[in-house]
Amino acid sequence: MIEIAATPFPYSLAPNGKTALVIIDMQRDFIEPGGFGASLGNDVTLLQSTVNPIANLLRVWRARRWPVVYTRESHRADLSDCPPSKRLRGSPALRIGELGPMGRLLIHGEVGTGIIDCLAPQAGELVIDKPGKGMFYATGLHEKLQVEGVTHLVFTGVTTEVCVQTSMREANDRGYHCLLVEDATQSYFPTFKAATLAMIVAQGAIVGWHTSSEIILTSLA
Ligand code: C5J
Repeated sequence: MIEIAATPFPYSLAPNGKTALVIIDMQRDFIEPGGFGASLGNDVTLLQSTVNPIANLLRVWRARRWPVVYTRESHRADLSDCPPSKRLRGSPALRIGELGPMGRLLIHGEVGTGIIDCLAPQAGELVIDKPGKGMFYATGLHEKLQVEGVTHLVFTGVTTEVCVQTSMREANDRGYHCLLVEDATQSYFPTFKAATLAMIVAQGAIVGWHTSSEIILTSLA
């Protein structure tokens, strides 16, 4: 095991391909103007700070040929996997499935649903389309990770308190050891990010650990 300094105590990272790098929803719809995040009235530029830390971690994972998992929050074109309770909630400028400047919001295959170019997945990396906030709901991901023998997950992506935290909690319940990378995740609401970091590590890492990308990179150098 590789020991990583972390909060609330050191995290033991499993080598030899047992630790997957998880990149949650780094898609144009959340990161760029004109997408779903902006339609909810958010300042999407706040999420840009995650890009370099994720790119740095990706380089290391790829060099070691360790598994990488991407998720995209996205729905079928007929919206049969998008419950009205999700689509009709609130009063966004555009709802899921409506046409924006990057295509229909959060729909498979649209430009806005794609991962941003500088973090584009490579052949052999898992790309999971998830209709919910959590990455295990209706995706078959757990079974895929089991086949690969993955036991540890390092989480990055957006947004911290919604899809990242939901996915991390789902993973924790399935027995994975979860580490969240502080500077590789972001929220439209800084106080929500801070609260998420605090609550996941409470009570002796009840959901998991957090640390910085720099500490991980130094520990793996
Ligand atoms: C949201 C996400 N915030 N990826 N999705 O609706 O966190």
